[in-house]
Amino acid sequence: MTRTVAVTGAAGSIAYALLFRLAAGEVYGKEPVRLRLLEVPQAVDRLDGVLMELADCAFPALVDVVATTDPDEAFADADAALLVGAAPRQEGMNRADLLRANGEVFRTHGAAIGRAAKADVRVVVVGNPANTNALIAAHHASLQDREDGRRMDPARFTALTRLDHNRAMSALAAKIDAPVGSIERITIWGNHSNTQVPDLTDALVDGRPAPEVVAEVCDGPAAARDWVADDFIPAVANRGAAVIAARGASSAASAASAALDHLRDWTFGTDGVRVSMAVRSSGEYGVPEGLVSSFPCTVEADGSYRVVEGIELDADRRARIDASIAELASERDEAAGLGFL
Ligand code: NAX
Repeated sequence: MTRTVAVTGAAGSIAYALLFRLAAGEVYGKEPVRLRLLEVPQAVDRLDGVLMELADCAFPALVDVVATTDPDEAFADADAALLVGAAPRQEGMNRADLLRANGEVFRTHGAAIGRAAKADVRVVVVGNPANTNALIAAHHASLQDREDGRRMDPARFTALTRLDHNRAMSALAAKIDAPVGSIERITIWGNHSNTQVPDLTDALVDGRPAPEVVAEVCDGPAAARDWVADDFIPAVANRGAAVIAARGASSAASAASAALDHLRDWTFGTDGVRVSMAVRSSGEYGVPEGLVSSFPCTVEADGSYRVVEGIELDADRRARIDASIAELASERDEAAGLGFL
């Protein structure tokens, strides 16, 4: 089966780290891939250079590449859409300005996906504010009349918190001096912003409760709790800013890697392993229905995802998650106030 994958912001930094790995088979293995690359007119020259380099790699699985500035052409028959392109935050822009600029982008892209993509398309929103952009795109997708007479299900739209998840895995691994492969059940809750809640309470290290393992290296449970609150959570939530400070540019390779992890797991399943995905809430854990929030998820081999339910939240986690949900609700209200919902 040939997979058609649309990537927006295709001449940008994250796409430059993503397209070559996708074309090399890191998501679909040897299955043929068709790429549909969307950019704004000002970036088509840069995109030409990317096309040349894709050609020069002679990837056997890459059977077709189309570069376009037309969203309907980019999303036509897409099996997957990686929405990386977004309006950048410019000097003097406040949050409402950013939401307004991106609301336009994600309204347009969502509507085109609703009309043109396959009904079971997998949409991964990377461009920020990712959760609310996903909400806007899903809303406009679901309003479109389609040739097949169906309406797009908003649950096909997800946002990327896998980078935060991967950062949390690495931060824990470094603290306890264990390989990342020994860790499971890390969770990111809420918004992909600095209110996110990186959570290791239920994590396991080689099958042992992570809080116990952290307590051993911290000289006791109280010191372990302090490390989580004062180091682990803020370090993961602010890691993006730390990368910018060190590199002079935002995370690109790690964001691309996480987007590929998200798409691969959503396509082929997680074999019972929990991953973090921002998905449309059906009211799980008190998150208002319809908000796109990060949850612990598993994906079946047929590609259907579900939120892991039944986790008992203590007061501290509950309060942190509530604060992140409140931020998501206020972004939704702002987007509605600007006419995007
Ligand atoms: P770049 O500025 O390098 O690239 C963005 C590209 O998007 C540009 O080439 C631009 O021309 C294009 N673009 C803008 N509007 C477009 C439109 N309407 N249609 C098609 N293309 C459009 O940014 P990059 O570093 O690639 O980051 C992209 C987005 O990812 C940003 O919004 C960034 O904040 C977000 N991130 C999200 C992360 C996550 O974990 N969810 C982490 C990394 C990153 O910060």
